[in-house]
Amino acid sequence: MNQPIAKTKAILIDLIHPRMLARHSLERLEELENLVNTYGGIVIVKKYQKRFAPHPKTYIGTGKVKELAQEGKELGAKLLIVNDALKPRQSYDIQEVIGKSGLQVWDRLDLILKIFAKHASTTEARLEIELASLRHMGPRIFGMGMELSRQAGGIGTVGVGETNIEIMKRHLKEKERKIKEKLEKYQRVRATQRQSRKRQGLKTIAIVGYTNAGKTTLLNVLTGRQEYAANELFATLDTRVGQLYLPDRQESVLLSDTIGFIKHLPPELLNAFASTLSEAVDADALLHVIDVADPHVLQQIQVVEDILIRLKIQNTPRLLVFNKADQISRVQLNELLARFSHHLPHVVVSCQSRQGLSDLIQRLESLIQN
Ligand SMILES: Nc1nc2c(ncn2[C@@H]2O[C@H](COP(=O)(O)OP(=O)(O)OP(=O)(O)O)[C@@H](O)[C@H]2O)c(=O)[nH]1
Ligand SMILES: [Mg+2]
Repeated sequence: MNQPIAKTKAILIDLIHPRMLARHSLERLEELENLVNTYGGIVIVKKYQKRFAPHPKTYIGTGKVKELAQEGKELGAKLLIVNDALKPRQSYDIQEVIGKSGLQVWDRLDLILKIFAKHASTTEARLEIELASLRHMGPRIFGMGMELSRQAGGIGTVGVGETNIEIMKRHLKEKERKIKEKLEKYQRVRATQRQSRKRQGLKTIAIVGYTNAGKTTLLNVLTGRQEYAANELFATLDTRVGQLYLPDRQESVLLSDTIGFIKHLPPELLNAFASTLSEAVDADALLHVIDVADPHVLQQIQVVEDILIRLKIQNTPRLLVFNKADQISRVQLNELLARFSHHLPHVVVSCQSRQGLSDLIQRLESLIQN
């Protein structure tokens, strides 16, 4: 029998504005905890510190860092995760303070990148993650270079450390260039594929939505594909395309899956996933899939709509697909729809029970009519 693998223990710390409502601060930590669970870790301590502005060196107060390091050491934690994107210098300074406690500091971006790395199944996705990680981690390595330089200076070999920084910088630059070159090759192939679909007159519809809303499941039920769908965040990182026949138009359209959105998605990651998002950017129409059973459903709709604006595709015709209708009662559903004041066309479906799918196809037909 397999031994159960011990989960990595993590301590979470968030910086909140002193006037933020307690409920909101707890929600922020809960959301980070969800990400840690998706990564496969376990949260043992969740704390926040109230401050008007981050500490210039260690983001949270240095005393607090020491306190958490001590607590982490006693509890056998491996990770101290800060709920924000840290500057490289801040990560480096925090790591210096926690020193030998056995903890490693990660910021929110590190955590998401680790989750992405676990899910990347194609070379392209792996390269994208590698590039984003390199850009995020790189400057921290320079921080280490500075440390080397200081030490080297101390023992009278001035200049050795300098050279180290230079070597590392050059090495990272070269690595980044190589990854970018490979990625561009993939992106050219994709662009050609999109062009040739256009030439064939095939319309494309991109499925977008919050992570875990059921995007891949919808792609699968509509096109008969069997892509990986799972009850975890960011199960999909790659572009998958399937065909759907529209009986009224008597023609097929292409449906493509995209990466799941999330609250506070670091902009660096949107850039990193340009190739799955370019499917959405170039699409003739969008299906925005929504998990009606999620307690934060209205907020999630807003997050997605905001990201569409960031991608400048808020004017692409789109249909809101209220999915997982099997999970809530008719009364709850009506309540949700009543609270939802959007003017966009919408349908209610369940990919599981297949309810509402023919309605969806009809709405899709009229959506791409013009
Ligand atoms: N009960 C119920 N579960 C559903 C329905 N549609 C999808 N699911 C489940 O929801 C979970 C997430 O589905 P996915 O299709 O992987 O979601 P996704 O939006 O592609 O998620 P990411 O790729 O991680 O962003 C899976 O466990 C699905 O089986 C539905 O209509 N009803
Ligand atoms: Mg998916």
